[in-house]
Amino acid sequence: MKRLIIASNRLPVMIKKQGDSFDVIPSAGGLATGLKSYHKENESLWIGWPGLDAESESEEKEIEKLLKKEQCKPVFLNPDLIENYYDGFSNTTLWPLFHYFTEYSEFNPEFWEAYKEVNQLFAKKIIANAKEGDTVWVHDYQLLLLPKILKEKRPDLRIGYFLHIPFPSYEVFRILPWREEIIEGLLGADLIGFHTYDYARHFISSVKRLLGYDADFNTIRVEDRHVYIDVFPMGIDYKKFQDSALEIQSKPIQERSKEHQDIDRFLMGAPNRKLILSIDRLDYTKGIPVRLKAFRDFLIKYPEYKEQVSLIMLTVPSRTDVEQYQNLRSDVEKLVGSINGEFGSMNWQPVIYFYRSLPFENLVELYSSSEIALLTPLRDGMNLVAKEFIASKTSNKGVLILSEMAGATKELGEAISVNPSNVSEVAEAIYTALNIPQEQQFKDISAMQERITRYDVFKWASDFVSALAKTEDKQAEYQARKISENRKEKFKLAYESAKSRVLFLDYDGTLRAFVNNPQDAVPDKELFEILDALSSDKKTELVIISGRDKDTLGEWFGDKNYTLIAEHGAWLKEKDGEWRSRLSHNSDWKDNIRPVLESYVDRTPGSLIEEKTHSLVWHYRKSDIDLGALRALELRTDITNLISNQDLEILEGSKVIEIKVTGINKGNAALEFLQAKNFDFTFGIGDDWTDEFLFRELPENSITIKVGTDKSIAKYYIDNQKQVRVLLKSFCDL
Ligand code: GDG
Repeated sequence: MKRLIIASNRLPVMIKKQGDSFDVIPSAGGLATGLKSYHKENESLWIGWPGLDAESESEEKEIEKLLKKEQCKPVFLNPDLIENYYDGFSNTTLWPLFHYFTEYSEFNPEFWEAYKEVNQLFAKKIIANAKEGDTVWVHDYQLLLLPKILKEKRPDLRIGYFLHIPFPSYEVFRILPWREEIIEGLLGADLIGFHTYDYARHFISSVKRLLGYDADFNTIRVEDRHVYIDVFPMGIDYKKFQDSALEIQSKPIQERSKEHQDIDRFLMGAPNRKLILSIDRLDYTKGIPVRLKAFRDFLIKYPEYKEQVSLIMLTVPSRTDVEQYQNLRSDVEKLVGSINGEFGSMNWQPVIYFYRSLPFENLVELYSSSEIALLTPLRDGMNLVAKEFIASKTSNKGVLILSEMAGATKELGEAISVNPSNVSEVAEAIYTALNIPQEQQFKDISAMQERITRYDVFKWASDFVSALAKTEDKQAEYQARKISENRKEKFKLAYESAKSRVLFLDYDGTLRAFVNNPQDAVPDKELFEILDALSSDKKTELVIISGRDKDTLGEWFGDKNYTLIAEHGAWLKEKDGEWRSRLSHNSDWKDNIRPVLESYVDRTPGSLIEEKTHSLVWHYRKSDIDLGALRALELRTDITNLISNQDLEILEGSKVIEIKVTGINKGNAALEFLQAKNFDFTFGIGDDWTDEFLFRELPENSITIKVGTDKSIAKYYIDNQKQVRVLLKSFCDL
């Protein structure tokens, strides 16, 4: 049976050494808390760092044994690796950059080397444990390179990846010196998931701009595969929070925990006292100092709330070795001290501050006793605390103030949404929250509860896993038509046994890779060797069939033993013959169209016009990818209106729009060439949609091959232009 392997930096449990023995304790943090319930209920295997390095082989064995009971396998990382891969590249390079704190991001090659090494170590461990066809689900920014390593070494594995933090806009991501490697690493996955559509959009934009791959909606077409991108907003174990909140509230006061009794006493100290709750890891992305400043602003503007409202702030220690975190802690504590000093009294502490982690029950006590949650991260992938607060509001009383920079804001539309950097807006939001009528609170909380119950962590995980499984079906059709080694052999045998053969070969993107300037794509030595070897066989007719103008094709191949078809079939030159037009010459129409194209060149930097005998072409390969696509759409509409009564048509190729005289295409040109000739091996290959005409017209028994992964009526697919050369070489034993 196929099994799920989860891979993340941390395991859902950590191993701690106590004297000579080891303790297994649950890990904190969003990912571990969220996914471990799913992990327990499904027979998955979790691979990750156990939180310490074993000092001997026997310790390793002991730790492995303990982890086995938790369905976990350890990847041991020595302190040096942890320093450079985890504290370094993960938390000092990627974390700040992906949260838009570019000035905190350090680019240290030593960090990068360690990061690559650890991703390899994870791959090794997974490969050692994965059976044929298993599914691997990789998590978070510590393992961005892992999908590609796995895909290369084990193409049988179905690989999913989920990013728990934001994916930044291209303008920020492009700063990273290793940006291409990171994107390529991720594209090894079959499915890549994000919390929000914005993160997915940013990722797709970076892929297009950095690697030039095309994307249709949520599908990225890499050379030999499709990679699917989708949005899966992570949920929480809703029932666990709700049940626990119900249980806590049903307890008589004297049976409650000491912490809970303290809270109760505080609330009972005055009739309308209310608690505002704030919980986060102590991290600069969470906006804790601005939140404190906003609370101070609120107390200044609304002094009537003195003694009535306290902010209970739980900051959980995090990355304590890093300087920025130490500075942040001291800033936060100074602020807390100054607010308490300025406004506090004998009976009232405005900010009740904890710097520690609390057991789960205490956490739920805080959720259920606080009327308002004030969560104002400057950036946050999701923010599970917001959902946990809502789930714990069993009486449906409560108000959530949530930063518009948290992923959770997309699902929690009834919350009071704030710009976390706007101190006075946050202060006003606190006032508004304190004054929302109960009926409104009830309505808002119920609506949010309904949404987060439906999409809880189990639904989130099973949705992701089933979407991942579906990528297999989607890719199956393409895979079935992809040329295998076995099929290549069959083509070769058919080629060898044929008495007369014809090969129709498209040029750009098929025989030669695309370059920014079309005139630079001159044929290279290797290509001539292949084409000459093929055409030197008397039994073979070689036809270059291209959209290129006849002068360029003539210049490159005019003295060769090949037939040339130029301008998508407008011109034909048999070997040793002269160019012959397949259309009458009338170029008057160009005078109307050219100025339109020129206006597009002016407004689209990098684009250019090419003029052919029977067509005008607008190229935008060198332009900004999105602007080019937008202008292409506009141009199409403009030209469609202009040519409505003329015998002209629009052809859209790969980053080109061509306006040409109707009635000619590669298909009818090939048919004309085939007339009165008899071939028992007919072969056609091409990469863009103008080649579809050729595939359609070639006789039934022809071999037709599409280069790339776009939809096609060709019988077969081949990965890329390099593979085309390998195939053609096999025909002529080069
Ligand atoms: C990353 C992304 C994304 C907190 N304090 C205590 C405690 N917690 C638990 C909470 C919650 C989790 O930790 C924190 O989750 P967040 O989502 O708020 O934040 P990150 O740790 O930064 O997580 C984040 C998440 O991944 C999931 O994709 O939402 O954006 O940064 O579950 O309850 N738990 C206990 N005691 C505490 O003191 N027991």
